[in-house]
Amino acid sequence: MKLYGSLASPYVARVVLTAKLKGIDIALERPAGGLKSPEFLAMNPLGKMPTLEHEGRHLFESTVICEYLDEVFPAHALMPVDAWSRARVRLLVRLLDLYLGAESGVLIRNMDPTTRDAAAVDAARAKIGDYLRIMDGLLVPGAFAAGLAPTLADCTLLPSFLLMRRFTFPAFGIDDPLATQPNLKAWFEHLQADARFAAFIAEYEVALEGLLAWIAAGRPGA
Ligand SMILES: N[C@@H](CCC(=O)N[C@@H](CS)C(=O)NCC(=O)O)C(=O)O
Repeated sequence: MKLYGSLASPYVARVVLTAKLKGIDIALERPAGGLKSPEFLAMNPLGKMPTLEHEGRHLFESTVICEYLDEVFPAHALMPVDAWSRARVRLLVRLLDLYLGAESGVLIRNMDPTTRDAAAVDAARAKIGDYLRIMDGLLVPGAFAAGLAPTLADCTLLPSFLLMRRFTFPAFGIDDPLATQPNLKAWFEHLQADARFAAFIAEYEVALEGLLAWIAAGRPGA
C-alpha cells in the first residue's frame, strides 16, 4: 500500500495519522512527475495529494481515504459504534473542511501583501472566529474530539490546527485558537499527553518547518 503526497500537507497528514493509529504500514511517496503529470492524473484526475494506492486501485480525497482504511482494517477502529457519535465525528470533519479550512484557504491564497484582497481577508478572519467558537462548542471537554476514544475527527483536526497555529494565523495576526478556545486547548493538551499523538505532533512539526523553509526560500523547484 502506498500513499502519494508530502507529510506537510494537512490532508496527507490526516491519512498518515489514521494509518499510524491503526497500525497500518503505508509507504509515503512523492509523485515522481508531479501532481499534474499524465501518470499521476490517471490515478487522481484532481491532481491532488493524498492519493492512496491499494491492491492496484487508486483512491483520493483524504476523508474518503481515512474512512476506507478504517473500514478495510477494522483493528483499532477510529469510528465510534453508535450512530450519534459517528455523526459527531463527521460533523467536526465537515466543519473543518467546508468552513474553517475553506476560510483558512482564503488567507493562504492572500499571503502576499502586495496582491492581497483586503476585503476577502477581513471577511475570512471574521468567519474563522465564528467557526472556531462553533468548533469549540462541539468538542467533548477534556477528552478526544468526539469522546473517550480517538477517532477520525482527531486525525483530521490535528494537522490542520498545527498548520493554522504555526503558519496561517500568525501571518494575519489571528490569536492562537488554543489561547482563545478552552475546549480546543483541553483537547490539544489531551492529545499531547497521549504518546501516539505526541509522536505524530513531533513528526508533523518537522515536516511543517521544512515546508516553511521551502516557502521562505521562494519555493525552489515548484
Ligand atoms: N479535498 C482534498 C484536498 C487535497 C488538497 O487540496 N491537497 C493539496 C495539498 S495540501 C494539493 O494537492 N494541492 C495541489 C493542487 O491543488 O494543485 C482532500 O481532502 O484530499
